[in-house]
Amino acid sequence: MNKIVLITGATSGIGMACARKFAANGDKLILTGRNATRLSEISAELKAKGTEVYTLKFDVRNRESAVEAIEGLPEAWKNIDVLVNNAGLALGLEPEYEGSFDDWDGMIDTNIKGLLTMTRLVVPGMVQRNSGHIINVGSVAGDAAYAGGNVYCATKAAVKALSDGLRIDVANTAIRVTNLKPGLVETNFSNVRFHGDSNRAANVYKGIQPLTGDDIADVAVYASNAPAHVQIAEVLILATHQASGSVIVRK
Ligand code: NDP
Ligand code: 8X3
Repeated sequence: MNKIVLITGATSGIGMACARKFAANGDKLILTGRNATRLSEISAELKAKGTEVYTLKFDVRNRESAVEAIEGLPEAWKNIDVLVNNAGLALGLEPEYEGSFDDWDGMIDTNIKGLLTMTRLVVPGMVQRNSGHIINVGSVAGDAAYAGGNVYCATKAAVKALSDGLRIDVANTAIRVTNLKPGLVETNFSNVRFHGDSNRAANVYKGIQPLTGDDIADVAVYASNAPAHVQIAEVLILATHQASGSVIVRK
């Protein structure tokens, strides 16, 4: 409570739900994203309820902008307590031998390199203060590949390895690292994956009650509020009728 929480990709889905839940938890928020309009909308909504919010508009793939944004934070906002590395996306569902080079670059640059950039920029301050929490949004997709998931699954397997690696690197500090691994969550995710084909996106959630962004945000806030000696290292969160990345029972 009353922590400074930085959330990447707070303009939609899980990131926006985290913004609302951390705000309700009494935390101060640094909200980041690429879409200025949606950033100011969520900021205005939360400020109206009394939350202190600072917004940063940048693309996590653009290292220069990320450095400028984080280094330019006002003194009062510099001591980030919780970094929620949420910005990410899937693009395409083609077999690996038919995938798009651009889609691959988009996923790798955002889900792996963007997450690493934010970690590299924010964690040194946490180490200096011997305090902090990194919550990475991984995925069930990182546990095992599913048909057409190839590169997206690889990026989320990387998020697991990077979370585990960071946890080792900060084990001599009071910093905690959490890898949240959601299954099917109904957000804008599938619309983005299918390049705006909303019918195809809607089919992903047909016949099953998917998770919501709020379901994931609840776990993020729980992990953040856990006593200092408790590190929620990894959480797999699935819809009740989903058993793995590829086992989904639809009715
Ligand atoms: P949404 O598409 O609803 O939200 C994605 C968010 O990430 C948006 O705010 C988007 O901003 C932001 N984002 C994407 N690329 C960039 C970028 N280059 N720079 C800055 N921000 C960016 O999807 P979700 O909320 O579902 O996805 C959030 C995270 O959850 C992702 O990492 C995803 O892989 C993961 N996840 C999602 C699951 C699901 O089923 N939905 C399941 C498991 C994990 P903008 O509006 O600017 O595009
Ligand atoms: C998002 C969940 O199963 O669509 O990471 O890959 S899934």
